[in-house]
Amino acid sequence: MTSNYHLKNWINETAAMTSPDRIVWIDGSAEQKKELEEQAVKTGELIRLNQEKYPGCFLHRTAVNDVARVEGRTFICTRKKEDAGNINNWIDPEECYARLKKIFRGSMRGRTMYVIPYSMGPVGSEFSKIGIELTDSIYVVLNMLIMTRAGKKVLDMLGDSPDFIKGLHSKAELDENNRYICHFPEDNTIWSVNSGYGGNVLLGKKCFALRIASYLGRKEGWMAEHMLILGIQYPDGEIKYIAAAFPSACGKTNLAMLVPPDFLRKKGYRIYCVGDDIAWLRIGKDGRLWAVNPENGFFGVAPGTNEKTNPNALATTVRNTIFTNVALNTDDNTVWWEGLDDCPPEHCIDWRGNEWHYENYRKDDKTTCAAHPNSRFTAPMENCPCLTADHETTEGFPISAIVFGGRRAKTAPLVYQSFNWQHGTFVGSILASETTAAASGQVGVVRRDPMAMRPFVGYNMGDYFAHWLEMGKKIPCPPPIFNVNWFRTDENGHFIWPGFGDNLRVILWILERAAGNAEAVRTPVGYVPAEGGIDLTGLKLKNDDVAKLLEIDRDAWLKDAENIGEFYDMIGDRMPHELYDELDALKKRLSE
Ligand code: OXD
Ligand code: MN
Repeated sequence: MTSNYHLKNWINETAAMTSPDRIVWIDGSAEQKKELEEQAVKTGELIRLNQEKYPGCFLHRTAVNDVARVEGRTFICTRKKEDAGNINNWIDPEECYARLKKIFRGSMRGRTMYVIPYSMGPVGSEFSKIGIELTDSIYVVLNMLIMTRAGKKVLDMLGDSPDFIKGLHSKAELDENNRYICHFPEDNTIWSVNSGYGGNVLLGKKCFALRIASYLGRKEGWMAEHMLILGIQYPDGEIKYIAAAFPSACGKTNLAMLVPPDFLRKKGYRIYCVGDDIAWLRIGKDGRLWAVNPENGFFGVAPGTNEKTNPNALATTVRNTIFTNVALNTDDNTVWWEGLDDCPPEHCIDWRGNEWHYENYRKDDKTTCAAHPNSRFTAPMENCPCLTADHETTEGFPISAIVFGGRRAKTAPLVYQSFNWQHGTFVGSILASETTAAASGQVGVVRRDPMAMRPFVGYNMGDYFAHWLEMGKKIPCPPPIFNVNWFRTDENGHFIWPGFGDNLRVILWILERAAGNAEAVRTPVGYVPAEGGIDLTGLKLKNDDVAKLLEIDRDAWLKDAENIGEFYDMIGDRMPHELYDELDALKKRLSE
């Protein structure tokens, strides 16, 4: 398949270590994909679903100890510990290679090693980067064929170049005590072993497109961010794009595919999804910031997805989709998950592969769910009804606004605009979410998740912030930076803002503000919409409620500022002083 000497050498070395019975190159053809699906069905790795209702769809169950990303087992292996920083786990690269070689040795005996050449970004775009993943998992191959552009065309593009990210994955024994997700940014290398869960093993996604890419972006003057990309079409046909970062459990995929409220749709507003998880951002020739979604598929959380929360995601997952750890409805061989509808199937096999009965289900106990709370769909982007028409563009999309958002009950207002790029970087750096009861048993515990990148920055967090500040100086026309919070609650703990499609009302204010057309009021934390700034047509909310949503509780913010200071101190001595200055300035404004 290739004459690339660097690639052949590396494959030979890896095969000598892992001892696969055979090596199979993934060419990207429909025939090969079909053969692999047949094989996986035969071994039980995939279950074929009802092909009338779900053509080309399969169900996979992971090991019960292997259902999510494992931050505690994820490492950034730079030669100097301080280059990985205090937020990342670190192992010395030499020691890590030595430790993992022992685990990889012979791990593919009796198995096939698949070679997956893939491109993050459209093949041939100057925005794109090439990776090769070696894996002993058919499930990984079939997921990568959905999530990336993969196959022979990528090898042709690579030619004899050594410029590719080397990803090695083996399921090995799925031993959680020897599970490692290791990144060697200085060697363009990723080694992942003893897991079969997507986020740990689809190496193009979090490992490459965020951790390694963020490191490369700093070196090369661009940014890899945990952001969705959304296009908003105005009635006159103009489309504007935003990039938005949210920690998990904040409805990122829902926002990326939102359905406009009726009155806006009737006026002619449309939404186009460009990406739901990752954005690579570069300075365009016109001096603006341009974004590319490096992925080609969605790896979305299934529970909670339904006709109301995200009809576009549902429509995306009815063909050529792999479901992982959802429940199997044995009446008609279809899938089900909590929150899909109010009618759990009569006969159902849960995500563990056991019989499941509704009477044993307790809403407040996640362990009784039929589908795992982190069960997923892997679906091709081309299925998405609101996918951008320019999905294969090699140029990217000009960004009119950057949006950060977390889940905060009381502090963050519904929306505010930062004063400038440096303050916007500060706003991103203090991003946080409060845990819900369901997630951890403890309500309201604040987890700081800067730019929603806490688990994904492939180097020192202080250097990452410095890179943001640096980029602000380099971008001739930087987009303004905003913060949103859909999750503010009233005295009774109920959400005040309706969320979902209605979030477009807030995005329209953001875009108007970015264009210099919307009034705002200056507060200690930033600019909030002037009265009447957010269109409430058809909502039960009154301007009074909006005032509540935009209120700044100075005491709560001052308390939060203490927590921010502690978090900054934890990052250590590479924290840029500009952000401490911003924190001081915030405290001062709050105390005035
Ligand atoms: C994801 C995540 O799976 O952010 O996208 O955890
Ligand atoms: Mn994500």
